Amino acid sequence: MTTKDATSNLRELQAQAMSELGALRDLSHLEEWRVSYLGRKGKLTQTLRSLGEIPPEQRREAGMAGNEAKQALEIAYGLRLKELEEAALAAKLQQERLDITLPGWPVLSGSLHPTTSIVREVCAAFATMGFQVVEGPEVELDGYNFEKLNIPKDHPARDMWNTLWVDHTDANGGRPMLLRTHTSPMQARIMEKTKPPVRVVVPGKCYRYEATDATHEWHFTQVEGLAVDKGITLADLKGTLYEFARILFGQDRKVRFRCDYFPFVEPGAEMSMDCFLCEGKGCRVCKHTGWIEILGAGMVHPKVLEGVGYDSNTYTGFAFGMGMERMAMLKHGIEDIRLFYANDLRFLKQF
Ligand code: FA5
Repeated sequence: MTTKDATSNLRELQAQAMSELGALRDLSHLEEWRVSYLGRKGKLTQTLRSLGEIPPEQRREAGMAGNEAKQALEIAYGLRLKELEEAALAAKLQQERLDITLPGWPVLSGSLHPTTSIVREVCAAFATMGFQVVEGPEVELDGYNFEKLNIPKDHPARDMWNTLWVDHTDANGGRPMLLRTHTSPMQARIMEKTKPPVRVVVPGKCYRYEATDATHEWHFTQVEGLAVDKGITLADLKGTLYEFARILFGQDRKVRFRCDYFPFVEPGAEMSMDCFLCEGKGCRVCKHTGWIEILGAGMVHPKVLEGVGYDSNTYTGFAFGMGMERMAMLKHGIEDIRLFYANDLRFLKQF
């Protein structure tokens, strides 16, 4: 082979390689191209090797052409590699593109039921006066719901609480059971387990077999209060409840105490607040009296104290039981208690 032939072969090879390189569209074909021209067994490498066959004194021109071709292809390869890598990255980014300007899905958030909120507020108000929070069973023994509260069987006072009895009796002796009609059964349960002084509030569900109306539900929530110690008087009861009303409803709300009868207190009282809707003028919600009854209360009856082993000559106490839904009605101006448990989100979302 002459140096001229070799030089022209090299130029041709370079031109062919360059045109193929320009037509390449992806990185895998580029790698094939590199192997086929610049690889150890590639066309250019082979051609350069064959220059050894030309006598040394004639080899110069072909040698220069060879170096030129090698350099040109290597540079072109580097540039094309960069181009194709950038194109591949751009295509990948385009494919995985995330449009962060699209509006997101709203996160659904719940809120506390108005009864839960008011129970927490009421318990917190009594906690500032040193009362502890205790809870008790909703399925209760007749003994705690009635008998230990000085309401023996066949006593007409049982008619005050329309009772939902449950089918089975208690496992330890077959005693009759019921859904508690009030939270008062916890009075005896707590005193049986504690020595005075006692100062507790008991939040919980109660059930009564009665017709519903704007202020009555067949299931509702009460908070019971009980304080027993030496020297507790009716003045302590009134002072505690006035202070409670001020914490929850502010200075302006009016409060009224009247005598009431509960077999487990003596004397007994009820506390009412002026109606939030008519401001005392009389309306459907307050049954045209101007007042809404929120709790029953009184001095713990000596028979209840003796029944749990307390000496009623040494200890006295007061107790109260208040309706939480009625309290929330006063606080938020809710006109019908049945809204609390109708599961209507339009109502519940307002709290
Ligand atoms: C009682 O349940 C007594 N255990 C309260 C008590 C405790 C008196 C300690 C003395 C000492 P009464 O049945 O009045 O009392 O209910 C108390 C409060 O529960 C009422 O003032 C009212 O706010 C609420 N309440 C009663 N019945 C219903 C009802 N059907 N729906 C909604 N709230 C009710």
